[in-house]
Amino acid sequence: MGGTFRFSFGPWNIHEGADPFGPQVRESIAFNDKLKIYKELGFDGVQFHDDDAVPEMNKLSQTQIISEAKAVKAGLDDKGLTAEFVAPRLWEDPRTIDGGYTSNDPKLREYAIERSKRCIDIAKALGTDNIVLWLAREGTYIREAKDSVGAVEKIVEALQAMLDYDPDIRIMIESKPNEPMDHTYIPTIGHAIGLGLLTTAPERIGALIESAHALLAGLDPSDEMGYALAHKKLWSVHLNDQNGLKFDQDKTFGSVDLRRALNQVRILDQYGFGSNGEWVGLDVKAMRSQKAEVACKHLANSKNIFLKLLAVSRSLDEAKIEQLRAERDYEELEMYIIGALLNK
Ligand code: XUL
Ligand code: MN
Repeated sequence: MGGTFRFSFGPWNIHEGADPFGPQVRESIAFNDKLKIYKELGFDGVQFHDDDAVPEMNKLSQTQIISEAKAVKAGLDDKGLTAEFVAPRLWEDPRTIDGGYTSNDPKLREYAIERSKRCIDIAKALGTDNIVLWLAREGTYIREAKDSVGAVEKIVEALQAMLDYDPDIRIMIESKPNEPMDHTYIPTIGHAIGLGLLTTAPERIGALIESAHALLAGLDPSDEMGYALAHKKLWSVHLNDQNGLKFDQDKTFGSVDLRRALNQVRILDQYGFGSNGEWVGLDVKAMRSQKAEVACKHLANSKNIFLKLLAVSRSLDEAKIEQLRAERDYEELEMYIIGALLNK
């Protein structure tokens, strides 16, 4: 069974190039203008943070939030685009300085849960039941700052509140081991899947695997995908690439390590990713040095690299691979894969 692939990205992937050491180098593009670029780049799905859809949402009532989100949905319909998921942005507000769900202050935890419910309202209005949680500040800079058992219990409490708020939503947890925190509580996909078991509806908790996040945890992204696939929990991906263990680089998919990228494409294809409506998300950033005219190429390039690697994967002789595995001739198997990548 092969995969069925359609592609999505988030509006933050078209960005101005600001980094911690310098200001933006490209003009901002308005959200609606970004939406116009999706189809040109070959994408049909849009990933949202809640305030990508409804800016300044903390200043609005629930009714206003829902009505603004409905207007965005009309804009999506107009362009033939689909919302893949909505993620609550719980890392920029002053109330989330020391975490959202795991803040030591109960009032601030309450804010994080309320904001997550508004995020669900937005998702429903955009026509998706998928919520993504990147648990940005749910961690510590020093080990003694929070109680690690209590932190897990608090994250579960938040998950449960979200599951109870709407009977249809599905939560995909996007694990990441560090950045912005030194240590996070949900560093890998095994942690994410385990969390679901502590709720009353584990069947509605799944995972989104980002290649760079797996690499930052010192893991092979395709093995993380395999682990989630074995649990039937791989509900989305953020494909990208990463040059070693440093900050989260979000480089063009396959641009650092083609073989590592091939193995991700291969496992997705071999296990029928997409057949239940899953999207291939690309969480990639343009290089800061790019001029505005070429600052979207990283998205189309990432998709093209995916499709080229899919062709390579599908051209492989599976019987030959099985035979080399049986013979334990891994040197030959390695040369076979490298030969396929080099087209030689
Ligand atoms: C952060 C990251 C986020 C999430 C969505 O590293 O990947 O963009 O994908 O909140
Ligand atoms: Mn991501």
